[in-house]
Amino acid sequence: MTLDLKELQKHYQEFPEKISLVKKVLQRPLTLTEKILYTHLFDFKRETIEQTKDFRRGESYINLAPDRVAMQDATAQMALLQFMLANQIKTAVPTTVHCDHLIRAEKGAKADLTKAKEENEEVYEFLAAVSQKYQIGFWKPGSGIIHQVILENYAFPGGLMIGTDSHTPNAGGLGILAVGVGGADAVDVMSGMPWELKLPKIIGIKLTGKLQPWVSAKDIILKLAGILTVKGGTGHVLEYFGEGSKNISCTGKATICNMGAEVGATSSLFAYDQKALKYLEFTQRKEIAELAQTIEKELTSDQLVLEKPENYYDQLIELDLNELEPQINGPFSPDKAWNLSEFAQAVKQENYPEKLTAALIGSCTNSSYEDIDRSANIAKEALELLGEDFKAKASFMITPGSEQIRATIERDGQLKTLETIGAKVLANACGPCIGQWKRYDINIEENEANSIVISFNRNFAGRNDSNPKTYAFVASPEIVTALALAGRLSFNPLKDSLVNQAGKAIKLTPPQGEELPKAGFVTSQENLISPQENKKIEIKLSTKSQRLQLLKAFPAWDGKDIQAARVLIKAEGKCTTDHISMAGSWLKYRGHLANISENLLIGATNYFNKKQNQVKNQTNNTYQEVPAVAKSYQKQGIPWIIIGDENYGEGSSREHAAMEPRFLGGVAVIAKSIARIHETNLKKQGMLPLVFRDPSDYYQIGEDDLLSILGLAEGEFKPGKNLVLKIMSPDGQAKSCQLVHTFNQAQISWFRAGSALNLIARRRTEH
Ligand code: MIC
Ligand code: SF4
Repeated sequence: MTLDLKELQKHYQEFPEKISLVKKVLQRPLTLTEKILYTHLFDFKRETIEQTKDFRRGESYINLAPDRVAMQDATAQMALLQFMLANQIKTAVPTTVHCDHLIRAEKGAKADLTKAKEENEEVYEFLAAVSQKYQIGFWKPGSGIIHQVILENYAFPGGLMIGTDSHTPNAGGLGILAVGVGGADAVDVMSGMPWELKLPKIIGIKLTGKLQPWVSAKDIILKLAGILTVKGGTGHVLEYFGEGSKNISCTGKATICNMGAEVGATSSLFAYDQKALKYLEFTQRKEIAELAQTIEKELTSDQLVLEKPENYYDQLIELDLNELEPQINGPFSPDKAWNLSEFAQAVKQENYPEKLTAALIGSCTNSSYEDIDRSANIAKEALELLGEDFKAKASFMITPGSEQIRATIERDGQLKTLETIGAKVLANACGPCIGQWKRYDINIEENEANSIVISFNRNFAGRNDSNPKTYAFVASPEIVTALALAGRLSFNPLKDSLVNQAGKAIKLTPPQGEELPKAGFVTSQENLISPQENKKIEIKLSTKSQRLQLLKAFPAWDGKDIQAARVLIKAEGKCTTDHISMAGSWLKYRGHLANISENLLIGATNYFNKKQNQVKNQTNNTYQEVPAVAKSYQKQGIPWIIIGDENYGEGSSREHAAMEPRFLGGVAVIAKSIARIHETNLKKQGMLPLVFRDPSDYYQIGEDDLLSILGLAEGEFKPGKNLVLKIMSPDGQAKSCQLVHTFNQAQISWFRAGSALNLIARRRTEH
């Protein structure tokens, strides 16, 4: 077992004692989310709890002490480069690094992994060395995707953890409150400082009924994404309860929690139950199961909350699973939900390319034993009834979430079945989910329109193969498998037949699958370098390296209002972190701020000319690429601002999307609304994330305008006090509008210091 049992014993012993104090002070029953948050107050004592009485959900900030930190390779590089500046001897809480994002999918698991090790040698060596220096657990490439490895090894009911990846809440399937953050937040926790979180609102999601044939856990969150939309969960924890959740496997719950990120939720959470117990036992954590069992009733919301949820949740959604149909969401946004029964019609009406070029299952979202078993059983039936030479009509790929899963499905035969039907097994890594997919079957350069279906979580334009004309749809692994066999987007396995070359037609029966392997998981720890004392390691980076670059502190604020700034870009429509700082081939520069800054906003659409990566350089009146214009302003000492649309910066936790504009001289982002993780990332790096009080002011901003942000200087910048935007148009006309910010006092000090890290570093030298 990779967890420290003594620590856990203490945790489970203190948990009920702490809860009883909290209830005594607050005089009310608690939701599970509150129980976990309160028991993890950084300064747990009566007075601190008393203070929270005046706190407002969605507004006040609380200081917490998470139990663990997890980082994946693409974000860990920047997080650890920052951590190195914090002058620590070791991490203050147990921490792990996982090598998963940098492995490209091309030929298949073995060849791709070998190539990744060669290509990324320098980065892997750096991550391994820093991990050993600071006593961080290091999971080597090939071990699996961060969230699956966390679920299998580290998650525990009633805990609190953070991870530098937006899908960290995946672990909520096992009853731990897990939150996705930027690297700078991880640095705080690893340095032993409090982790600050805006006290979340809580949406109660009551599940009733039972999942019907062909319907799976994935469909619950796909349906909810349609209801809540990509920003409906912002600032909220989604807390699931009700009879309906009892029949959902632990890994099914993890899938639901994983995709809460797609509605912007801070986290998602299920109570500890018998499914969690079983999962803990199957993953060699019987001792934890026993401990959790002793405080079972504390690992769920209080009875009064469950009886009258409308009194305790900020919002309540009821979902009757008996009525739920399989869903298929897309294209280009994970909240565009269709009932499968209506989808064939939609394909025609919306003119989606009917032929399916590829179908992909797995990823951190959907690669449990149950998922793969169900998918394999569909394939098995097709092979039995349509002949051993029957093949999937679309190219079919599987990314196992971990080596544990891969080895187990190899032993139990599911892999063989899937391969027989034509599937290719990719490395245990993110691969095609994050644009690390080299495909040759379509013409990417010419943006060939085509459809794919994935059981992953995100489907923003260009995400999988960098082709903005790839229509990606998200569905459950079993629906993806059925569609792969049929090779067309409009196939509905509930009513259509599969036909083989000889013309034989069959209807697939609803898939069944084992939740957990009867013979147990095939386990191995050979991919893990456990943390151990080793202070002698010296980290050296070559100044010539194209992959890694030491960071320099950003300059402190000059104490003045921002005057006469330029509009770098007014982004129109969806502007996710994928648009701000692309992944795919750019992932290789995640440890080199200067190099990765060359991708700043190249995927965003310019409101004024509707083009990507073409913005006006006001100093020479020509249209140039976004990073070039940013650099040109920076050279001339001209501050610049990004104007954003709704939910600017949704998606990933990558803080590069905040560091790049800061690095190239940007000062603020002003948008109709900003996604949670990105907003914090911007603050941490010394930028100003601001929101138009009246969203229609977005339309007031002209391409040639000069912008000033007033209300910062002379001690005017205060929590809760709006700033003013002065807009000067070239004809000399001036307008102004109100800007709302969410900075608290501590965050204002980050801004003053130039970044949160500057403040940590300064405090450390002062002491
Ligand atoms: C993603 O799914 O978008 C990623 C890639 O895992 C990101 C992290 C990153 O950009 O490195 C995330 O979800 O936070
Ligand atoms: Fe990796 Fe995709 Fe999961 Fe992100 S969503 S962690 S890229 S598998």
